[in-house]
Amino acid sequence: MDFHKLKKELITYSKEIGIDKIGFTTANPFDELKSRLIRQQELGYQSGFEDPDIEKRVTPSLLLEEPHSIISIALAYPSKMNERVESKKGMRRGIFSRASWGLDYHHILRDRLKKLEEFILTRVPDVRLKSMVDTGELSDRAVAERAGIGWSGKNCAIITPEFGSYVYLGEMITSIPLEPDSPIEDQCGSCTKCLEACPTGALVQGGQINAQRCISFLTQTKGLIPDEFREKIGNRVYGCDSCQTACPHNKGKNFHFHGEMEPDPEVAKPLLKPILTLSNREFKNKFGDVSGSWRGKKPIQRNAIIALAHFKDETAVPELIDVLVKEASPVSRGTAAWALGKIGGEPAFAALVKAKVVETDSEVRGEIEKALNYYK
Ligand code: B12
Ligand code: SF4
Ligand code: SF4
Repeated sequence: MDFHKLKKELITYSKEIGIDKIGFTTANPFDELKSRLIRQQELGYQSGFEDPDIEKRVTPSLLLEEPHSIISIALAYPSKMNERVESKKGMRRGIFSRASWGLDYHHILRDRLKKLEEFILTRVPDVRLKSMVDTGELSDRAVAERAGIGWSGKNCAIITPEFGSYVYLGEMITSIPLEPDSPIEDQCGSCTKCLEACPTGALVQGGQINAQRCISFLTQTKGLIPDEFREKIGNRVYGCDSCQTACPHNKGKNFHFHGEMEPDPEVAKPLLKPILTLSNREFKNKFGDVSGSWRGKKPIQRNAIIALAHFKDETAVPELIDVLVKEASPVSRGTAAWALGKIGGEPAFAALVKAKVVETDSEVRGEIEKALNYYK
């Protein structure tokens, strides 16, 4: 088998099926990543969304028998909406980060990897392959970096010279020896714009994140958001793009190559108040196809409450009182109490005083007391 020719064919075919960049690397262990992952774990800087098995994360041979290469793919996603919707007084909107615009990217990249797998199988019928996107064991970024897709920026993202960092990543481990590409040069230089732009100081130094402080992570948790972060979340209902929008390499980068990735503005930048009263079914119908809904309705509802407080939206007070009084989830009730305190006004005060008497959950009571203190 002429693997040099196969690599060339794969590069050509990848373009035909809508893969914007493809790179190749060996299946050697990721030794540098291993010490990094251990260090992050020791420092308590991980999010908990990473695969817990560090050995598997850095050893492709534990994932596929006798692997010889890894193919890394990148698909560029839009950074600006073609259709705009306005966030107005009384009709405030939240924002999903760009990685949650359009159809969930896991489906899109898995589709591309499947097509690539089928192509390889026609050439090498006895090949062994294992593809993954995001939820697999490997670090998609470490693979992409070693395969020359982009460099690893101080904002932690893989930045491609062509598309900036607005790219999704995925990879395929193979049993065939495809010639590896070389990593590309780091182009961050002395820039520190992303570190300065991060609202919570989650980027502790260039290329190192404390995920526990990252707004993207916080918007995906299920509990009460710690006080110090609530106002910093702003109107983000899912994810955060600040360290990417600040990056000069993303300037003017806005690619609309893939129809499936086009955001519906009513979903990507949704009205906040209606989110508070959605049934599970309504939530699934509206948001079920986007990657940002993977944790379900509750975190998005909690974030929408925080966003309404951010806007000090007085028109939302009746809905927030309803949440405080009727909602089964203590996280929603507690966050609504805090939001009512932030927004202020007589009706909010009266509702908080009433709720204090009947509320039985200690954490929610704590939030009510905090909210009442805003009136002092
Ligand atoms: C856990 C996770 C998160 C966590 C933690 C993020 C983090 N930086 O680790 C949270 C929830 C915070 C998160 C947020 C986001 N995520 Co995320 N996430 C992941 C996931 C599942 C694992 C990442 C991981 O293992 N991190 C651990 C760190 C230690 O390793 P790493 O970043 O993977 O690898 C790099 C470091 O190890 C570094 N490194 C190694 N050794 C050393 C040594 C030194 C000295 C230095 C400086 C660096 C260094 O080099 C590696 C390559 O860059 C991956 C998917 C996957 N399976 O890989 C997606 C992934 C990284 N996420 C992605 C995206 C899009 C995001 C968000 C932009 C989403 C959003 N808009 O809100 C933000 C960006 C936040 C940020 N600045 O990183 C994309 C990144 C695409 C890209 N172009 O880089 C990925 C690859 C998903 C995908 N398949 O497309 N994410
Ligand atoms: S995603 Fe937001 S909070 Fe997280 S590191 Fe980047 S700027 Fe900071
Ligand atoms: S903002 Fe500057 S330092 Fe940060 S990733 Fe972009 S180029 Fe690198």
